[in-house]
Parts: sequence; structure tokens; C-alpha cells
Amino acid sequence: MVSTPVNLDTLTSQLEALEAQASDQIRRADDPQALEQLRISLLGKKGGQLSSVLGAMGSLPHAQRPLLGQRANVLKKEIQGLLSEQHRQLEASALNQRLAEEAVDVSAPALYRPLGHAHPLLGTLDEIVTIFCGLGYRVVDGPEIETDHYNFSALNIPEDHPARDMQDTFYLPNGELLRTHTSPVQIRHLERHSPPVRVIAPGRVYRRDAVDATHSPIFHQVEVLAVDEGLNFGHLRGTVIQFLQAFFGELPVRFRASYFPFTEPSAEVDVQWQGRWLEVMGCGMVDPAVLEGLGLDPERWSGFAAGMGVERACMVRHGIDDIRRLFSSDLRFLRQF
Ligand code: 2NM
Repeated sequence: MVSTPVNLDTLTSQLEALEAQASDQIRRADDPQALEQLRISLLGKKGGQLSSVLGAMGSLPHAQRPLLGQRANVLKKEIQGLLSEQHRQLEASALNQRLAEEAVDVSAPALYRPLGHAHPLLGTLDEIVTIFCGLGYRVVDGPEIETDHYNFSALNIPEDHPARDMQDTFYLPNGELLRTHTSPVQIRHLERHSPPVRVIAPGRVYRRDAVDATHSPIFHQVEVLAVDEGLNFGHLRGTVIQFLQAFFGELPVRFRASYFPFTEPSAEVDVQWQGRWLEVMGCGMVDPAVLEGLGLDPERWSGFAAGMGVERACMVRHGIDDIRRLFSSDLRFLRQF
């Protein structure tokens, strides 16, 4: 193989050509792998373009070698500088591109997620239950289909009482009935638990009432019962006032003498709400006949009881003028609560 003649000028111009070519190629390398390939092709120890020029240096006279070596070194540094600057720019633009792709517009409107909430009636029921639980009462429940015994007889309601009439109570073909109050739950509880007893019985009750602004054949009650030694009307009164002021706020409360077959004495309770007296509860001392029917000695045990309509409490509390709104499922109404 005949080697091409080399001299300082040809090698110098090769370096100059390499410099021009390298800076052009480096500027155009548009990804890190291409840039690495380029580095190998320019500066690689074996077969790199700079190494080829330096390899040819061996044919130069000794005196000329340092000069060319120096120029080659300068070029090597320059190429390295260009490579690392281009590398830095590629990294920076890759980062900018990722940031642009992953950008989140925090000002964009959120997806609409409809969020439900308690129906005002159940909200009211929850509050009532929470207040009595705070006073040490337990929640009990029982069947909505009842017998004449639990709904009436055990509560001292006589055979000829109008509440037993077909006009007032829903009877089933088999002689059972839909409970007209939650008192039967308390009778059932007392059959199985000896006093002292403090329970509340919330639940749905049924009466054959024509629907109007204040009546619905299905409504909800909470009944309260305490049986213990030494309970008197003062305990009843204190408990009722405590509850009503927790539920409605610190407003005036009054008791009016009344009558229920299952309590003696009995009272109706009014609260003064926005200047008007409104009846919100019935209550009384459990009639000794009811206790006796359960095998409890009325000389030893006494009890007090109270009952209230949840719809009514809810309506007074929220200023709702028609009970039918509570059963209408009209979202324009329900969303107000
Ligand atoms: C009321 C009013 C007065 C009551 C009585 C009883 C029981 F089971 F102990 F006899 N439970 N609830 C009662 C008493 C209910 O509602 C207006």
C-alpha cells in the first residue's frame, strides 16, 4: 500500500475541514443517541476522525509534530465543548417538552360530581336520635306489621276506642294491622328487658288519614321510654325540656294537661316558635295498668314516655308549610337543605 504523501499543510487543512464539519454536524444532531454516535465518529480513540489525522502525524518531521498536536488538542477541546453544549440544549428542550405535555390547567373547571345529602326528614330524625343518645338512651326497633295486642291492648287502649276503628287503622286481611305508633316496640322491649330501661323507638307508622297539608297516612314517630325506680313527672319534664331546647334552641316550653290511654297523668308540650305556641310532643307517666300488664309491679317501678312526629318537628324547624313536600322527592325543594 502506497501511503499518500503528507505534510503539515495538508494535515492542518484536514483539521480545519474537520472543525467546520464537526460544528455543523453537532448543531444538527437532534437527539442524545445521534450526538453520542457523532462523538464516537469524531473523537473515538479507534477510527475516530481526529485520531486518523493524528495517526498521520507520524509521517511529519519531528519538529512539526508539536505544532500539529497543539492544534489537534485545541480542536478536540472545542469539539468536546460543542458536544456538551449541544447535549445540554437537547436535555433542556426534552425537559421543556415533557413539562408542556404534563402541564395541568389548575384553573380548568372541575368535573361536576352530584353529591347527595340526607333528606331533611332523616336529618331531623338523626338529630333527635343523637340528642337522646347523649342523654343515655338506646335505639330499639320492631315490626311495622303488628297485632292488636301490641298496638292497642298492651297499651291500655280499650276495645271500643275510636283509634281501633277501621276508619283509623289499616287492618290486614289476616287481622294484623299496620302499627299506628311505635309504642308496641317499647312493649316488646319491656317484655325482654327488665328495668332500668331507657330507649327510643324511631320508625314509620300508619294511620288512615286523608292527605292534606298536615296529614299523611304514612309518617314517622320517635317515642321515648324510661322505666326505673322512683321516676316522677319532674324527670319527664326535665328530659323533655332538655331535648326540646337542644333541638329547637333555648325557647319557651309549656306543658298542657291532656289524656292518653297509656299514660297518667298526660300532657301535651308546646314550644314558642317565632311568637306562636306550637304543639310538638305528647307525654306522660306510664299508666300503672301498662306496667302491670308486663308483670312489673307499679308500686316498685314507674316510667315516663313521650312521643313526637318527626315530620312535624322537621316542618316547624325548617318552616316547611306542607307535609307533602317531604314526600314529593322534588329536588328543587330537597336541595335547599
Ligand atoms: C306518646 C305520648 C305519651 C308512649 C307510651 C309508651 C309506652 F309504651 F311506654 F306505653 N310509649 N310511648 C307515649 C306516651 C307516646 O306519643 C304522643
